[in-house]
Amino acid sequence: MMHLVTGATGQIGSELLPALAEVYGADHVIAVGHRREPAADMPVAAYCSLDIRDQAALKKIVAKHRIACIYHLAALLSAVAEARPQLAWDINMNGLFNVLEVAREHQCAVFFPSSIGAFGPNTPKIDTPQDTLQRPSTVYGISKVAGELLCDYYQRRYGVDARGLRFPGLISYRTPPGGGTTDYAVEIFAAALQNRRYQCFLKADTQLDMMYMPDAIAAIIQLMQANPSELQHHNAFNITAMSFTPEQLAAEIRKHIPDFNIDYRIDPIRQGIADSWPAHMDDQAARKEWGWQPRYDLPAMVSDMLLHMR
Ligand code: AKB
Repeated sequence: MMHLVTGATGQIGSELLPALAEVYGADHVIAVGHRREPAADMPVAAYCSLDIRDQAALKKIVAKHRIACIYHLAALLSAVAEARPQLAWDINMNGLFNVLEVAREHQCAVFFPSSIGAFGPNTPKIDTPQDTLQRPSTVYGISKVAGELLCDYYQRRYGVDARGLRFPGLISYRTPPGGGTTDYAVEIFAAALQNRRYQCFLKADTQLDMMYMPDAIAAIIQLMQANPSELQHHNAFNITAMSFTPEQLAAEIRKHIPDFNIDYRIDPIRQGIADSWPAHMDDQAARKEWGWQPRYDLPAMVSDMLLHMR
């Protein structure tokens, strides 16, 4: 069974590739990227350069490599999408539409990463339910809600096995995220180690859901391997591992680097986005339907990040 990853050189893709190679064998993994190529030692059968908006080119790759499962990670993140809304719509929506169309024709399963960005200012902020009001106020969020609905539509109408997760902010040390509202929780580690100080673009008390990358990668693989008869939702599962503010993250880092200092210079765009997102999602549906269980909480994540970044 062949697996294809779009956005393969991005923050999630660069860690999903080796994980898939370990589970299914490197000769069963095809990487698709746009601007950058994966590292030379990345364990994949082939790398294909592709603009995800080019449906014909995607179709050729899927047919040539007999792809059975597409992990569609190519997308613009929230802050960069607010700066370039037309481009974000084009890449996030047309990219997903192309993937689903090709999946329909070639009977592929699809993984689609949604986000806490799919919620909006009117969504309940604490214990955000799996099924609730979703009226996001960002173009990123609108593209994620539309993406969730489109995945459900292709599943119902054409039987495409489209599954997905609503990711919180993802924290990792291999590849930087680039253009997200939760990026502070990644940047802070390099700044703490190099300069002993970090200037945060979100307010000290902005509480958001977060997750360490090893948990996110395990969740993708576990969801795609789940028995379909156990799934009531298929798509857009809330999942979270921890929920904290910049102040709480800084306090945890200070346990390892006592002279670390954080100060704040608020970016109104990213603060506005963060204020429209939930503080803590309820992920019981994922736990019940396919056994979601994170391994890393805040202290474990901070220790591991600093260990690897040092
Ligand atoms: C972002 O900040 O845009 C992403 C996300 C939470 O979807 N990390």
